[in-house]
Amino acid sequence: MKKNIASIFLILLGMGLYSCSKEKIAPLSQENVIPLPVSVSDIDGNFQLNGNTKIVSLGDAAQLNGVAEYLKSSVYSLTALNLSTAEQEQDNAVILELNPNSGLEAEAYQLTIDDKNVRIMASQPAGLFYGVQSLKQLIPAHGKDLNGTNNSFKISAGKIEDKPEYAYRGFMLDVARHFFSVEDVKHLIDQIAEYKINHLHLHLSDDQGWRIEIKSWPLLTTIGGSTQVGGQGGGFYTQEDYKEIVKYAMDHFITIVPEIDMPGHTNSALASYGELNPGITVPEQGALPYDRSNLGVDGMATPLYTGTEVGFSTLATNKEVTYKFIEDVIREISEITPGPYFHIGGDESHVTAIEDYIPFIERAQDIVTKYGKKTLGWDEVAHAKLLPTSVAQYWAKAENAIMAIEQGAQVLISPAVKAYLDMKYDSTTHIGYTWAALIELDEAYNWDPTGLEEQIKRENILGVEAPLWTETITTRAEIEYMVFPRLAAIAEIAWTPKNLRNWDSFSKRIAFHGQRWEAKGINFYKSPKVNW
Ligand code: TNX
Repeated sequence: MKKNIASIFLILLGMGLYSCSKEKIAPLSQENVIPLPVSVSDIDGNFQLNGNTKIVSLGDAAQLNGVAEYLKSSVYSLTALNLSTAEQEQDNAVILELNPNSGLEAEAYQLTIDDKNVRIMASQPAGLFYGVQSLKQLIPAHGKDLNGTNNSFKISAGKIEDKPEYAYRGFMLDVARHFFSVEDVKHLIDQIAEYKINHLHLHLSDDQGWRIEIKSWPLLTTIGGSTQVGGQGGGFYTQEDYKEIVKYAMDHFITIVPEIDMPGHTNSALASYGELNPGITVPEQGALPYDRSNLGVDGMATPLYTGTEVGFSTLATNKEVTYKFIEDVIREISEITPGPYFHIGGDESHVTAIEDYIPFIERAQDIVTKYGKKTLGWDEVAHAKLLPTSVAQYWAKAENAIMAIEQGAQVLISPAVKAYLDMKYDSTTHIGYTWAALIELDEAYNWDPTGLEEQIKRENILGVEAPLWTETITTRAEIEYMVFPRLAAIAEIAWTPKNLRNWDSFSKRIAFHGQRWEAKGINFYKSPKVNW
């Protein structure tokens, strides 16, 4: 009996190998890489990735080790092959070559595949990481079939030369309206890194919740972090949690951009510290843990808020304690943020008079500068005098973006009508909003940052970011459903030059990514525009 099972296994194994090696594979230029690389040329032949393939790192080991480890674990999860490393260049190896003198730009890479080797060359580790991302998408999607080390995977020979169009390729997660755990954020980082996204903007505070520990103002999290939209749950990151996210993101070549929204969208702070409150009215809602008689009284804490209205709260811009508060917050977060940006929000401050709003934003900008960061803010911040190093995030009003440009600032492109991942795909989408638009996959794909306004030119644009607001989004599966496949479309807009992009090609390539998401258990929207 045992013998029989063994021989059946061997036959099956043989069939598997046979089908692997006889399988016709597409030339490299017909592969399904997203974002589409800048240049792909075909060469006859193919590389066979198998259990004897080695990973060879050439260059500064300290900088290479992380990428080599990432390659090893990625190959394992795609193919069940447990590749070992080798010191010397040799045949049947994936070679990671870090070469600062290669003349390649910061995030650029070259990926060459022939019968003997796969070679990824870059001048910086980020470029190697992106080469690995492209390589992963070339490994056929039938890994683990035989769950054995004898599997062999063909990769078409050729050469990819690639670099990003925009330096900032971002995704934003609102963890304030609904809170998401460190594990959820790490899981998302894994997914977005595959599309060469390099910034993760965390919307860490809003009316409904304060999500990051501030040691000098502890009630922000114990009170302000205690709830969320709908009233259940809530939560916050300790500074240690935040550092863990920053480190994990960094290992995936992603820069964390922390946002503390101010002076509006601040009810969670006003509910924690009454002295920040100028005396405002919070919209009607259900049962509240605090005495409503305090409402609207200058200097008294407001009740916590679990609804979804926007634009009703403001910090007291005329009190010195407010500036002590924002300085403490900006300092503590900047100290644990290695990235260059601090996002001050600045949107929808409907109850802050414009003559109070402008000096507030200018002071916040000065404090951000004092702690060594550059200011990012939603497009309304362009009403204030911006530093040339500041960046306005264009989400709503082109005139604000243009005002920022006229002041010498750059813009980050996130038009709600194209890039908001909380917008429904169509009228039947069970979660999400419609206030900006319905955004089907082709709508998310068919636009270009330079085509929005004549006055917003290529040189004014830092990059592109797709935000996910979470008023209606409560679980990891719901995040995934709104993010995929649209983030892949936005990622291609941010990475691939405009003249190389086209919907027909994208809509075919994305189908392969659907198979990958399915295999990994990632939830996604099966757009009817794609032949999945
Ligand atoms: C507008 S976008 C907002 C957010 C909401 C979002 C919902 C922006 C800067 N402000 O506060 O969550 O709409 O789509």
